[in-house]
Amino acid sequence: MKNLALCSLALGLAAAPLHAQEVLRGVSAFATGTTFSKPFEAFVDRVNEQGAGVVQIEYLGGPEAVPTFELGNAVSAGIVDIANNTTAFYPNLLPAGDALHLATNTVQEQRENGCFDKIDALHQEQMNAKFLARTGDHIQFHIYLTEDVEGPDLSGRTIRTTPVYRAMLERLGATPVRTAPGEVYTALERGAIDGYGWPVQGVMDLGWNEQTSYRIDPGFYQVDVNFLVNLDRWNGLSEEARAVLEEAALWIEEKNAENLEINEREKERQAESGIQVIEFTGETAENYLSMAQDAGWGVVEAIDPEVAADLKPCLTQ
Ligand code: 173
Repeated sequence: MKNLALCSLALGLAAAPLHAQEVLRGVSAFATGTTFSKPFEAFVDRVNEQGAGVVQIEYLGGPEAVPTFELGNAVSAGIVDIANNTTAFYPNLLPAGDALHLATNTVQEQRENGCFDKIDALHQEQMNAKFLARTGDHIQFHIYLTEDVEGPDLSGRTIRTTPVYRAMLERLGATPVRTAPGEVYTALERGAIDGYGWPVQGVMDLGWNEQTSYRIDPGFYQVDVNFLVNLDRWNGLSEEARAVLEEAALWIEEKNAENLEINEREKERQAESGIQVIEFTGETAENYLSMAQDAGWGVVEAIDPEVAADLKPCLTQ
């Protein structure tokens, strides 16, 4: 026995199976059970089913586990192994990440045309994270207000923002204030903000509809909610474990197509809860949308012209 143990040691063999089951700690930037956390939770279930004995994800929770704007740092540093996060919450780590929500194509197209690999490389180089999956395709952002507006002029209004809406809100004359989703309800209730930027889905998750009178249409940009894995952890996983995670990533990305239908349902639910639509039409709508694109790419180009030039063609083709 003793000899055998020594022999195993000499050969670098451990008594444990060659690849013990890996357990990854997962955290979401969005509250558990809410719209932008759900795909990640479904992905976790899928991995835990398909990866039995190989890889499991222990879901630790949402912003109560790691504060929203800290989650990027946590996954970079390996405090969290896998995170559900949007580029708007980690601009300190990936300054040109704003490009992602300017995409006009799908993640399947981005995988096909090489964009996905470029975005993955940026995450690996700049924030020590593997870019594993993108959810949120087909979901646009809107500006929501507590009071009516005549046209695209928000001067004098304080509007809750993230990097997604900042440049655009400034062009509209608003005063943007950065607020985590978990603080929006209270800010509205106290009258600290006159509105907020948010996607078409999820307004009702945290009861904001109670404090919202208007949604401006059309929507603009496209949501990116991404699954990021700490790069050292990723590189240390067995091929088998990585395959389980990659398969579940493709599986969840397929479900992005369901958003088209969910968007319609959400608009109906907003209307039922009393949110009215301020609709910009014709030239006003065209100008509003081209201003949004222009403001968005202007920011990315100012931050990192090379990344902007590299990503713009493959995100908008
Ligand atoms: O408004 C936000 O907090 C934001 O930027 C965002 C991004 C993706 C999904 C939901 C919200």
